[in-house]
Amino acid sequence: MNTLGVALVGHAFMGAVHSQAWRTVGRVFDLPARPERVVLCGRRKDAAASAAARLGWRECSDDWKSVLMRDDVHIVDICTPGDSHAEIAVGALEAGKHVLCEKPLANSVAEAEAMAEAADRARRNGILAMVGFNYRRVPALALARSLVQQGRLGEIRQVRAHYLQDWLVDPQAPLSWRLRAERAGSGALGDLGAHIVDLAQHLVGDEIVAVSGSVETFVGERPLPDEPARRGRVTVDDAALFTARFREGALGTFEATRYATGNKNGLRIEVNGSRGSLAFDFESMNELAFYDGTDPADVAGYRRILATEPQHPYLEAWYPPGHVLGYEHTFVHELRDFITAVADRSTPSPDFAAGLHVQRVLDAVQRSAAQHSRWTPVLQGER
Ligand code: SOE
Repeated sequence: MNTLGVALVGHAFMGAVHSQAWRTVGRVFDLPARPERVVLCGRRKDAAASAAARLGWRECSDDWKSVLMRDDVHIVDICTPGDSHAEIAVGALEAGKHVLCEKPLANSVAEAEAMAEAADRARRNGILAMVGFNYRRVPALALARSLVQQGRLGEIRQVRAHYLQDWLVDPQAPLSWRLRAERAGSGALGDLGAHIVDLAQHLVGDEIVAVSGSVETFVGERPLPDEPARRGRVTVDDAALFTARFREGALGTFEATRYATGNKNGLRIEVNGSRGSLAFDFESMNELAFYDGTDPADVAGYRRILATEPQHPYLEAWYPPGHVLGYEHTFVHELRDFITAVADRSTPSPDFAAGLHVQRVLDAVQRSAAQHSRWTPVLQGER
């Protein structure tokens, strides 16, 4: 079996989650190639060294550029803040490495375009790139997509998607990199909104073409992380709301916020079609609610499907029914699909073109918000 050497760049929250998934994926799924955790990269050698030891990587490095020159590295997994995604991804693709990049793809449309172009060029040489929208790989949501594809919902008319967190409710929470536009691009919009835009488009199999949005920053200054006595300016949105039109005529409402007191990771989505509806809440991520409008009226109602049967997506490899999965399993599924695509030389999904479209939607929301919520096309000329 071929070996795929992996270099991971970044070792904070996402780096730890990805490390766990790289460790697990080959133990659970039958893979066409064997991933090897070759090297973990970070900005500081000492921090990278202790992370590599803790997270199970053979080596560490403080120089991702030199890692791209190595023959034993075939995949570069990018788990850094958004301001370095473009440089690392384009460099890796040009060096002939397959790339998995955390979401959102970039901090701007221009960067995302450069990344999508680099991925296009690399694709011609059999080098592949994928964006890490992990929620696509929640089994209940993969099932939801397949129900839509089978026509069980009929014609899709409305999508309602919320991503609700509350970790900024305290005005004394520090000014982390996620609150600085030069590092994160945007706030709740890019961090959380990107997920629900990708998920909504993926579930209904259609693209958003126009939006009308508002963004707000509720707490304008926060304590600096290393010097809590001083405060710095928050330069991203705390919350973003928008309505959207899909190409085929469906309407969507979206909400992304870090101020929804009491909601920890409330990614909720409901899809309504002419024959039925679906509803999902990540805080009960093993369940999908399905309303089949063709049921007789006296027994019709939302039914709760526990998506843990071996027939459900990804479940064939896991535990007996009812032994529920969690957040980190979605990343294991993501890696299974990515490794399979790399081994088959087939385009992984979502590719960088899909990531670019999400970036354009986010950008259109910001442009709309800057013009008093005016309806704004995602691409010039569309409405
Ligand atoms: C932080 O808000 C965060 O970790 C996001 O960056 C992730 O993408 C999301 O899945 C959970 O919340």
